[in-house]
Amino acid sequence: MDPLIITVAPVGAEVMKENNPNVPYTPEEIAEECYRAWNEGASLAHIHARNEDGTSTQDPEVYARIIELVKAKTDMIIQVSVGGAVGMTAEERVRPVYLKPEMATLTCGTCNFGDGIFTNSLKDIEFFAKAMQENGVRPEFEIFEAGMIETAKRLGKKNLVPMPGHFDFVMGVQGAIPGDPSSLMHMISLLPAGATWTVAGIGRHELPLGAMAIVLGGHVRVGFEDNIYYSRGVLAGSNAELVARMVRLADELGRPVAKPDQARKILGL
Ligand code: KMH
Ligand code: ZN
Repeated sequence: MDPLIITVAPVGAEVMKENNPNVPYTPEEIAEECYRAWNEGASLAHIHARNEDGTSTQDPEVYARIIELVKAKTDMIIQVSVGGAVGMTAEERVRPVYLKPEMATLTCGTCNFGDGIFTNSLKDIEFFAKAMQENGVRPEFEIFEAGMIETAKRLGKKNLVPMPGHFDFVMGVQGAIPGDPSSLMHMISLLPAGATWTVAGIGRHELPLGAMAIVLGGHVRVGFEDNIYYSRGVLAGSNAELVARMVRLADELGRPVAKPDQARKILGL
């Protein structure tokens, strides 16, 4: 089994300091969370950017500052979000791709997302895929529903993305696939041969799905974007705490944890 790639998602587009005061907003805060997570064993940083007031932004200048700071202190793989926040236009969402990071997210369909709708028309998905292709950016397929895997495969057939590819199953978003073990097994069964996968369990699903990924040969994502709690009712003090727990679990289960360069090899970067 390959070593375990741990992705840290230190802040998404939704969670706020009101939800957990340790949620980072500024580039300095986000980079510090990445650094601490890297120290514990995270090899890939899934990046969203925030304005000073905490609202979500796809401003490439803010992304560039975060990337500069993370690269100054770590050798993590940088993956920018093209999901952005619900309601953003495709033109707004794609902007960080032009910074040519190693990776970017490519959501392969539309789903309900809490009270909102996370819209990803085929036209927009292909627009994002082409932007990634033109800028040498490797997509990670964001899979919120099983049918999105088929769309990713179709993009491969059209030569818009490299196949077999790397998939991230985001499980437990309200309105999309639930975070239960049988749903994870079903999604794995739909993958193209040779694909790699990560699971990002939302909220209380983060820990059990992460444990499944460790034993099944997948990879794991943790962090405040997905989960602000360490345990029921107890807020996590940092993203690093969530990473450290996965490292301990992996250690107990006999799965080595990948350094960033090992992660690059596994992902074919
Ligand atoms: N904020 C969500 C609507 C991604 O980063 O690509 C989408 C998201 C996915 O976070
Ligand atoms: Zn994200």
